[in-house]
Amino acid sequence: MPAIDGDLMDQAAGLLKKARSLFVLTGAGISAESGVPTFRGTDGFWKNYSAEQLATPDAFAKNPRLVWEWYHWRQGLILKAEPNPGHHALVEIENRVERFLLLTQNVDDLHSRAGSKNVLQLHGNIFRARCSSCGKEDRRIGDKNASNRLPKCSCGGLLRPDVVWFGELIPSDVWRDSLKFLGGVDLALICGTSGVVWPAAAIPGIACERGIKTIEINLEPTAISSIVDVSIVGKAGEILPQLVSRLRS
Ligand code: BV8
Ligand code: ZN
Repeated sequence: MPAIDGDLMDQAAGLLKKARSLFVLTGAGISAESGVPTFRGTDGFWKNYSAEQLATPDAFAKNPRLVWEWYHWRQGLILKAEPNPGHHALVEIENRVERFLLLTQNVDDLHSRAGSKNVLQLHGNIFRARCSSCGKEDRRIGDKNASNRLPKCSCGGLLRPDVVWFGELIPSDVWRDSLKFLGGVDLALICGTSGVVWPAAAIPGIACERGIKTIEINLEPTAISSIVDVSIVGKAGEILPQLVSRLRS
């Protein structure tokens, strides 16, 4: 891992110090150091299936047991995981700005467990289920052997994870509120996302088009690295705390 670029850190800290309103977009990379696998990294496969193969309505219709097994496996990992210094640094940053919104693509609960308050989950929450028939929400999941006995709603319908699968519409209220907030911020921080999945991937371009200053933190350069104002390569769990210590000085 190359040393973190001090000039870029100073530039990013300078933008954060001045910002009165901040929009943060996170992806799987923010939870990677908590031991939660990312989607496209080497750890992105489960039993040789990719997320794109399992996180779809078709996959669930064809083999609900397999899809539930994948979600229970992921729930187990997240339940054992702890928020990492990157999650905690975002909590301190939230407490330092007047207006803050954290839009996460992640379905884990690590941001809220770290203490982030203004969090919107664009793709749902892995610890929520809903009935495929009547739509009723159910929090009963997490029961390990449900893969054998598929979880059912009181109406008899099959429960599904309350997440947004590929090909499904994202929650329009979350998207509308996120774009509205983005329109009024000084600064956007894009952290730990490969920027492949739409419409979340549109966020950095929208920010740049509106002249909003943008910072990217990622383990490697991405498609947006060339359009953001400051692109810092490194681990979020190391960079974010170092930015916070620059804000304290
Ligand atoms: C939609 C929830 C309108 C489930 C997820 C054909 C038909 C239909 C739709 C499409 C189509 N073609 C394209 C689309 C749109 C599609 C899409 O974008 N597909 C992609 C694959 C091209 N999008 C949709 O379907 C969306 N809905 O468009 O509705 C519509 C509807 C019908 C028809 C047309 C249009 C819904 C998408 C939501 C999918 N659900 N998750 C679950 O989690 O189980 S997506 C899931 O994957 C995540 O939520 C996240 O969004 C995405 C993964 O992306 P990342 O978070 O960026 O993670 P990734 O592993 O890719 O990268 C990690 C990054 O972190 C890397 O850059 C790495 O370098 C970095 N990193 C790693 N470690 C660290 C780090 N950085 C810092 N520090 C570290 N330590
Ligand atoms: Zn039901």
